[in-house]
Amino acid sequence: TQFSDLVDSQKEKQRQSIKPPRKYKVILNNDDYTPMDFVVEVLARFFNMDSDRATEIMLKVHYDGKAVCGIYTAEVAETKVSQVNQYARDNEHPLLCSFEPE
Ligand code: TYC
Repeated sequence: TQFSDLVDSQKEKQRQSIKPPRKYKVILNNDDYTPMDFVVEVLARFFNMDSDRATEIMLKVHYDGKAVCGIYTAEVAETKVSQVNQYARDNEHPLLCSFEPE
């Protein structure tokens, strides 16, 4: 019928308009006080890195000032940042995690 055709064409329009979600880089920033071991533990705990990978990223932050830990949708990126910053504060380290559009 004309009605089911209309529904179908609207569904097709909607399908074509589905875009992948915006993604965000979660960044770890260097500071002078947070112990290297603690940063490696954070990378393993919150970003599921093995200890070689975690050490590599920690050293990149240490020498370059910052590094990307992962790329996530807005909600996941926001959660990671909050969890890392809260964990750092709980352990009385100044470690700062942040995020920016990909
Ligand atoms: N620069 C710190 C030190 O020398 C180590 C460090 C690495 C701190 C990475 C923060 O995100 C960071 N102890």
